[in-house]
Amino acid sequence: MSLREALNIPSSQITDEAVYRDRRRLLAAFALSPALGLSGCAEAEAPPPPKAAPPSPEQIKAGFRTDEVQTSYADVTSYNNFYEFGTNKGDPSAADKTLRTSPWTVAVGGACAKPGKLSLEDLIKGLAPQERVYRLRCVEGWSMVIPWLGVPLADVLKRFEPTSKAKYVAFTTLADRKQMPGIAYPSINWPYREGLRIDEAMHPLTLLATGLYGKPLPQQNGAPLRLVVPWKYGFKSIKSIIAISFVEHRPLTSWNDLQSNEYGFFSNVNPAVDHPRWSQKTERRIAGTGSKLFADRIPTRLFNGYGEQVSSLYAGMNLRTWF
Ligand SMILES: Nc1nc2c(c(=O)[nH]1)N[C@H]1C(S)=C(S)[C@@H](COP(=O)(O)O)O[C@H]1N2
Ligand SMILES: [Mo]
Repeated sequence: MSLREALNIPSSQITDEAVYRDRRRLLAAFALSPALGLSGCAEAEAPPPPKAAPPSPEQIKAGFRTDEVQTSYADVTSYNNFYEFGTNKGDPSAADKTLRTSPWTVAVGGACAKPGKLSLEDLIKGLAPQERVYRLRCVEGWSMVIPWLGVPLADVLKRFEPTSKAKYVAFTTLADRKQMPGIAYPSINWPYREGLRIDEAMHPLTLLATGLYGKPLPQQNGAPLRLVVPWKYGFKSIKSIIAISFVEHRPLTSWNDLQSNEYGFFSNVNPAVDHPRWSQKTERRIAGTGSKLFADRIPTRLFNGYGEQVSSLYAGMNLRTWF
């Protein structure tokens, strides 16, 4: 049974993945503008899309793109963790589309020379959207391969001129009861918060995503702006960001705050460090069309397979202590 069937969503409501693949080049230009991206006429007037290039050896080496089988659009957008819209996997996609993603403002402050409150458009102005095809490994033991659109977080952060006191970066999700029905329940100590050490935030793999499959991010995937940190467990990739702050001390992060013996601040994917209640040695990869909710397990890799790119960030650190 596919996820779609499991979640009981009529396939007529979901455009075939192949269609999205063809459309993604066309829509890439609009992915940063939700209004345009969703409008049929903007699409019709756009010039023909450039041909999708397969990942180059350089892109594969940098970790920017994997050529592994991608998770279908239907699965990426219907099997979600976004507790602001409910704690079941199907809740976020089934929820009414109540999140107002435009206008969207992000406050950037703390230890930097140029703090500011910017519209999403101004925040990423002049930065060309890049496609990154990353593995996403959830701490629960499932994984996906997702083609994101976004800009390197480093390129955005540099504009605010962080000072030498900026040792960490803290992120906050919107928490508005009127737009997010899950806020009524104290599943998380709202707002959802996450954080990275400054060198992790500045790493070229760390992405601020605005889209996936060449389309603007759907509400359930963290519209209109979310973090993607591919070598860490999925919960570090915070959704629907409204504030970014440069801080001197390790910031509070939601899952660590909820259960610190189970969820560390670093949360680097690591098959050698089990979750207290389950093994992290393997994962079920939800990929391809007709993928199974309980796919065969594959081995989980240290740093989710991005060790070549990121292991130097943790040189000399005991990854068991700093899980
Ligand atoms: N604000 C917020 N961000 C969040 C979450 C959440 O509940 N709230 N869930 C996290 C978890 S546990 C995972 S695995 C990923 C899932 O991202 P996806 O639904 O786009 O695949 O989002 C992360 N970001
Ligand atoms: Mo997760």
